[in-house]
Amino acid sequence: MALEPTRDDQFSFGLWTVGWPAADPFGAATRPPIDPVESIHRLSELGAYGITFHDDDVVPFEVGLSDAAERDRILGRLRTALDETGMSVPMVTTNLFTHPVFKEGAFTANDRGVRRFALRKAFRQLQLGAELGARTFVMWGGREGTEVDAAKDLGAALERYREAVDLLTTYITEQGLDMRIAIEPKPNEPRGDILLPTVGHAIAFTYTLEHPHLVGVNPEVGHEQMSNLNFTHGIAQALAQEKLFHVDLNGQNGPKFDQDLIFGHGNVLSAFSTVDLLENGFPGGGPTYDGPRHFDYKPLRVEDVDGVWESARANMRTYLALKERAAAFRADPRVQEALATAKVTELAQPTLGEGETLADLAADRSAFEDFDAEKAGSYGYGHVALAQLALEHLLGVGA
Ligand SMILES: [Mn+2]
Repeated sequence: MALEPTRDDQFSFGLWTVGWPAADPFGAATRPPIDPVESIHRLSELGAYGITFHDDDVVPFEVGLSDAAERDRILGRLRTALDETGMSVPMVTTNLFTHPVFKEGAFTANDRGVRRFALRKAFRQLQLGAELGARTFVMWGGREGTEVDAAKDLGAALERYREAVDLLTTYITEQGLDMRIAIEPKPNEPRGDILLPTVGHAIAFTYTLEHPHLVGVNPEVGHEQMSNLNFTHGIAQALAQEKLFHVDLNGQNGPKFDQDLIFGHGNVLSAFSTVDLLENGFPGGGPTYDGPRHFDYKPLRVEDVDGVWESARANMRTYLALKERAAAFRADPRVQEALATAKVTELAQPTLGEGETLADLAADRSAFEDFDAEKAGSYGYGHVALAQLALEHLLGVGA
């Protein structure tokens, strides 16, 4: 099959991904910076439909603070590049982690002045994003945490986090913006421990907010896998609770530092089930994902600039390959049979019958007294056969 991406595939890239000059904590940059205008043109040619960015990815921090004319000029160039290519900006986010002012936190910094500064910086990016047509505002709180438990009043920090998100949704509501907030969880790195470390923590937090319907999550493959969690299960719960507002795709090989590999260049079986869920939904129906397929990865430090564009292309080709394999998996009659053997489809059937009450269940002897637990515990579910079918479809063999 042709693995050529088109706009309909809704692939988007952070400008900070391809634009990363590859400085890491141990070594200097290995590539020159790439002009965002160049990135927009190249990504458009490669078949992406959109770009996303932190405020500082486009307008340098100092310029954003003190040079309104230069900021307007830079944003004018960005708008021109978007107009010339027809590229969208489906999501924006704010950099509240690079500058030393945020070293102790942003929305949850102990210093109240830093918190107020962070909010003003976020309001401005929210406004710019809305002007560019973005529907999602991602919040990754990379510095919202600590290395020293005693150095943070965790209760107050979560209160301040809530206050910040409530102020952002109040801004959205008052300004009439067509925008929702997606919290991006991460367990650690750069902070020793980060607040709202997993999809589950973040989803629970959203229900404590003033406008819970405006706040969901932006799960990232590597961030969940760093915690040894199942990414597909994480986005499944978000989807089921209508909290999957956005998704960050990349690759990771188990619990270690944040690798930010190309999508599929880590746990590929997990990538397969992720694409299967995003493209084909739950086997028994329910909410489906229709948002951007957004890549948040880092081109390997050993690559040159040509390798950057090759890596952008690789993300999209991998996704399309997995999409094709997942469709073939779902359509295979042997898979349908294996799903029936594993009783996967039976799970969509409510446990109580139509019109049945708790009292009916309590009085139903066939549910307990006469239930043959020995027999129900004796039969196999055929999970190995199902797993092997998935693997063979993934590898393109055995059909
Ligand atoms: Mn991310």
